[in-house]
Amino acid sequence: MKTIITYGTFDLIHAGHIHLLRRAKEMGDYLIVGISTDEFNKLKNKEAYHSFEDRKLILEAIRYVDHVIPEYSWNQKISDVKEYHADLFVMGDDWKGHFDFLKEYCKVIYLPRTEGISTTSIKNHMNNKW
Ligand code: C2G
Repeated sequence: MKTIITYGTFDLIHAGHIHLLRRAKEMGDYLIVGISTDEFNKLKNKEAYHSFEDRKLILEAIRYVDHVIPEYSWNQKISDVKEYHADLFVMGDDWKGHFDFLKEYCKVIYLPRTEGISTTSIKNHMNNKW
């Protein structure tokens, strides 16, 4: 069984997230997603609209996702890859190069981001409307 792992905030789920999750899952059999906790988001200078619990609930309802774990630190990826025996780490290419240190432990693939959509653009659009 080929296990894939990826990480993110996944706030205000949109087509870009779904395309990423679908492509990641299509590369193997079992997709684990590390979803950023609200505390970790602060370290990423991000403030999600949905709580960690709701973002986790939504991710777990997506057909491509097999297991969701909390992402609480920048330093947990090596131990996660070992613990879950991940064969492949996948991220959007806005992160290209950032996680190459994982190449010692698993395959690392950066996928092209889906153009024209982002949580930030959704928030900005809604703010301008009301
Ligand atoms: N993504 C994408 N296309 C978009 C938007 C996002 O492919 N239009 C991808 C990102 O590249 C990432 C995933 O969807 O791989 C989740 O995106 P975010 O929730 O924005 O994740 P991010 O805040 O970048 O957190 O340790 C890694 C970090 O937790 C990644």
